[in-house]
Amino acid sequence: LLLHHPGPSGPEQQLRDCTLPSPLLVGPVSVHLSSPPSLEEIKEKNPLVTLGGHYRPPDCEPRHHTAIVVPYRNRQTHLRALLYHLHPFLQRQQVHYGIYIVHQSGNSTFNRAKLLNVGVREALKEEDWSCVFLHDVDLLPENDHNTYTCHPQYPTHLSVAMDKFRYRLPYSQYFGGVSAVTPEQYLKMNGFPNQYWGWGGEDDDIAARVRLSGMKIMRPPLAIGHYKMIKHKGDQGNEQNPRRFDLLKRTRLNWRSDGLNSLTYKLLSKELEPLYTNLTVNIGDDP
Ligand code: UDH
Ligand code: NGS
Repeated sequence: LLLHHPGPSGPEQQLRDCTLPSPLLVGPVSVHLSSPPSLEEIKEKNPLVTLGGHYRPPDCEPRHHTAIVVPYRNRQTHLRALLYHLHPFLQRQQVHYGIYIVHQSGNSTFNRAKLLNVGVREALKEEDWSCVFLHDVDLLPENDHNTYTCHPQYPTHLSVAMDKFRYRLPYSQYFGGVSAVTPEQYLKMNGFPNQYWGWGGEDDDIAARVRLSGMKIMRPPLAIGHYKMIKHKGDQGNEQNPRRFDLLKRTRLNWRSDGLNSLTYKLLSKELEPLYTNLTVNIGDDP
């Protein structure tokens, strides 16, 4: 299949579909965690990334269009490590991608799942992404055969082998870290819960929504889904949520009414940085 794009100087340029798998993949990659380079240096290393952190393979028509959504507050060093690592990783996979950092404004209790809802909605307003990745800032993929694309039918859990869990799942239903949905899958499960303020449980709720909405979870092989987690302490403003067990008992009752269809927030700013789009959002406070 040949697709037509207006070339830089006017006449149409024909790009061949990118070949599968990408010829640029190297397999296992070594991940350096300490003192990542400055944003300026990362930018210089990634000259084809355009404003807002977008990229398209220059020589072929990409088969996948992936938004990376990162819930975020006060993790600058982690963010630099992620960008340093992820930009070249995604370019080797020859996907068309954009990176969205969803920054929770203020000092209210952190709410990861609600930030993810905001990120998905804002990313899809901007472009017709075929796949959305939900990506913790402190997780670095260690094998580029772990492709950042979606399964057509079911949500995917990617971070199946994290170093901190000795490269296996901590429990079989674990859905934390890095996951991916198509817009259709996201709609079908009514997005993510908005009511988990503080640490814990929201990923288990999301996994339950997948099943309750009639889908199942896809996963890469353990040998491929390797991730390094940047070590850190618990964050201020993200203390363990004592209500998480009660909330989890009610997922079956609540998932249809709490989620994408009940999401409210105020987008305070959207900044197109060289390596990412920075969405700063007021998501309210723990009631
Ligand atoms: N996050 C932030 N800032 C915060 C809190 C969380 O950016 O203040 C984001 C970040 O993308 C992080 C994700 O939310 O990767 C998940 O945060 P988390 O603290 O739930 O999970 P993480 O795996 O840390 O990063 C777990 C170690 C601390 C657990 C202590 C409770 N027993
Ligand atoms: C479970 C949490 C999950 C969490 C997982 C791993 O117990 O949210 O541990 O946590 N579920 C509940 O608290 C109900 S970790 O080892 O990364 O701190 O993702």
